[in-house]
Amino acid sequence: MYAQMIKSTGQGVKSDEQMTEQERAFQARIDAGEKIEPKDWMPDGYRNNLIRQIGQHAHSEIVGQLPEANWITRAPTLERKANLIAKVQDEAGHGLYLYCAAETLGISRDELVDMLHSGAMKYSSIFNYPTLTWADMGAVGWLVDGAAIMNQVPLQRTSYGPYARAMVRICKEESFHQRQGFHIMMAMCNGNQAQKRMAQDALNRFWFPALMMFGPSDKDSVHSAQSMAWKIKMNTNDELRQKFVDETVPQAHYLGLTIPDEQLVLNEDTGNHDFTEPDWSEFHSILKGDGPCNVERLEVRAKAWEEGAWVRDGMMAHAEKRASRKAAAG
Ligand code: BYC
Repeated sequence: MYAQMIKSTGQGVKSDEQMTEQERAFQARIDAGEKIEPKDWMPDGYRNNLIRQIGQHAHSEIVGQLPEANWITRAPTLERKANLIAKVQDEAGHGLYLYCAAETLGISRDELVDMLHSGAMKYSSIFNYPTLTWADMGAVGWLVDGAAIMNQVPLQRTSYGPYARAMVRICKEESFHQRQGFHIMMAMCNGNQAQKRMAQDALNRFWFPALMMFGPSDKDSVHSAQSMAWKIKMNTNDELRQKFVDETVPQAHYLGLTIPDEQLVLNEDTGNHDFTEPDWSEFHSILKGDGPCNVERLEVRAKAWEEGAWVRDGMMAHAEKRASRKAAAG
């Protein structure tokens, strides 16, 4: 049922006159910067759009563990291994906070996971690219977590209380992730020629996919207008993409790496960098499930879910036993 409900509507923002009195009062609360809490009245569109965004965000955190988990056993030092384990574990925690936030909107975690596995809900396009070398762990932390922070820091002010509060801790941890990635890149760039080449190659492969993380350009974004009116989203996709490029270019210079975009130039008039847009046909093909790792990622997730069923069953049985013991005692 929810798979139908969370599909994009993209019907545009209602004018004041088109809103009911209840909807106007709700919008006034949003405009005043009030937080909306789970038991408050909210329009169905607000609820469903939040379930869609938070659910996809949660799925991204969980699927996002996979490309990095692949490298835990191959980390070059004990310290790097410990950092990577901690990072991958943090991503699991982020997924859990976000699933909990989504559950406050009246959908269960099982329903959300079913929708991930059936393809009815998306996860971030970035995780459908392979991680081929150790330098990719640097590029993922630096660029992917860097893009994630750019997008998520403003979400700490999002209008839905449980989502905004989850984002506070997530952003703190993402900052650590971004730095550990940058630190790997620094080590590679200060290493020998082969290591520096690996770092450049990782940047070459992850640059445009990282730009895609911010979503389609504003003119093609289905949800931005309504999501921004409801403060589910605080910035447009292009605003955040531009900010990411402007902040990342000096970091690449510091590393002595070249961003793989010959059109990239600082525009003296705007103070921002002009850059080449990602290949949107590649983005859409990934969203359709045709990226290099889409099939593998979902297979691994579905297998983990099935193989973990006995743990969930055991925990449910334990909880039931405890509840009945408590009821008998009380
Ligand atoms: N990948 O109307 P639009 C992370 C979909 S990683 C896949 O602009 P919206 C992490 C979009 O869902 C990041 N799909 O959408 C980092 C919509 O399709 P539906 C996860 C994408 O929602 C390191 C359609 O395209 N972060 O956390 O207004 C390690 C039209 O787009 C993508 C979040 O999720 C994409 N890149 O804006 C581990 C942050 N972009 O749903 C984990 C919260 C667009 O109608 N989310 N689509 O079928 C957001 O801020 C927004 O949802 C987005 C997209 C900016 C991503």
